[in-house]
Amino acid sequence: MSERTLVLIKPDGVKRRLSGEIIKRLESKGLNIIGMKLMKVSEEMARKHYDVHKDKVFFKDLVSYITSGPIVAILLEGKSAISVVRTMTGATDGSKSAPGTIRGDYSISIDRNIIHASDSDESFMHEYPIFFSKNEIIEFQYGDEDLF
Ligand code: FUP
Repeated sequence: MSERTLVLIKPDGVKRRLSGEIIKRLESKGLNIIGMKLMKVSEEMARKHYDVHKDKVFFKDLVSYITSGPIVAILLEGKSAISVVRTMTGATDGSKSAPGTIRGDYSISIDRNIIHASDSDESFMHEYPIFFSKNEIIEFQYGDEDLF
């Protein structure tokens, strides 16, 4: 079933010039980009995005990390997009995520782990409006969906 998901290339991913590599992997898999931009995240946006973690010890660091530099926000559409992108992302802790996953190949820590990806439709519905307004979502069919 076609789903939508949100990916954020976090400030460490952008600073390490990994945006192209990450976008390449997502596109090659057969996911459609329907929204994408380089942007800064305000403290208010960060707090809202990470609301589920507000009582955790790492919440403050999480907010300061995601607001520390520009991110690339990407909206993707495709078959089982949420679980497919989570599988490609790998485990939260880069030192434990499998080789071949984005975190497994480019991260060795839990707090600088390059990428965020929605973990459920509920999370997606909470997250995507923080980063995209309606007119920034481009609804179109790539036309090659039957090839994937
Ligand atoms: P994930 O869905 O894999 O991004 O992981 P979580 O939603 O559990 O955590 C969100 C972010 O909090 C992670 F990307 C990194 C950070 N985090 C920590 O810094 N320390 C922890 O112990 C757990 C998560």
